[in-house]
Amino acid sequence: TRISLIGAPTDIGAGSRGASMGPEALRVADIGPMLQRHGLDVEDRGNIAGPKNPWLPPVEGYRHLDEVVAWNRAVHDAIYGELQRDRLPIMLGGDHCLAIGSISAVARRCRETGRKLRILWLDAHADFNTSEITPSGNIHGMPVACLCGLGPKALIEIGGQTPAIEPDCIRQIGIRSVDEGEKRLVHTKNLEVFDMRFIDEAGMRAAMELALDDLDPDTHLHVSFDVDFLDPEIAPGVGTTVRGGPTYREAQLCMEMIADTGMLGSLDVVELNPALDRQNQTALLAVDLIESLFGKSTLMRKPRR
Ligand code: DIR
Ligand code: MN
Ligand code: MN
Ligand code: MN
Repeated sequence: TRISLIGAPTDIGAGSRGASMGPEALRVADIGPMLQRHGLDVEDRGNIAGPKNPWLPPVEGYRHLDEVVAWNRAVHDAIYGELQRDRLPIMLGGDHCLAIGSISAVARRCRETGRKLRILWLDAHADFNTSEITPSGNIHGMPVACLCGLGPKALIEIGGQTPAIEPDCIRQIGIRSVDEGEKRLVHTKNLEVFDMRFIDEAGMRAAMELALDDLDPDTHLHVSFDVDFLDPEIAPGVGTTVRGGPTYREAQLCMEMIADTGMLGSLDVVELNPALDRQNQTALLAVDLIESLFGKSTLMRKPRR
């Protein structure tokens, strides 16, 4: 596998400052050399540039809409370029609004190459708000809705086709914070959500078996990893912690089961906030989990399928 690291150092869609330092924290935690140690070809393509964060209140339900659009256009172009070169892009965020750009690029590439797309959304939040229902105006709470065509024109059109994706290609895992209006929209659009209640009752293994069910051999698997997916006891370095998330073991199993498919095609690592971290422990944990996502395992195992 040939991997490209792309930093997107911004907190333009978030409700607190600091996710802009995420790419560097992941590099300091050795993300590139770790992947190389697993025999992977890794190119660090450096950071994308974009507008600074003016830190203004929301206007008509969106905070920093113009800047979010500019950042996402840049992310789209960078990710699309790497996919064209047949490389596996890892977008180092930055806040989760940037998944609009990365996933619309992945979806565009899948349309062109005739591949199916499956998106695993690892997050404490559903990120399915719109300007009408958002409690915050922060666009990092809206990327899934935007990708499904619910959002401002400039954001939903970035990938060249609207909607960029259908809700039925998404599987959300680890969800435990959904706003009131957002809850109704998740239900209306029939999003498939393996929330913490499901994981408590059935276990991470059953959740992942279902989330990875009926993949075609040529499916492109995209993982959008919001670091607040993890329990805040082990991952304090994020802007919006929600208690009761997956443990270290559950998160490892989640990553290992994705690795076992052999179908990972692209990855976002978002919402890491070094300003709220302790000695980069959350970045180190994220890198440890990404190592499992790329196939580190304790023993040589036979493939599950
Ligand atoms: C909340 C928080 N649902 C909002 N969202 C996110 O502001 O829309 N926090 N994504 O990370
Ligand atoms: Mn998120
Ligand atoms: Mn989140
Ligand atoms: Mn490790």
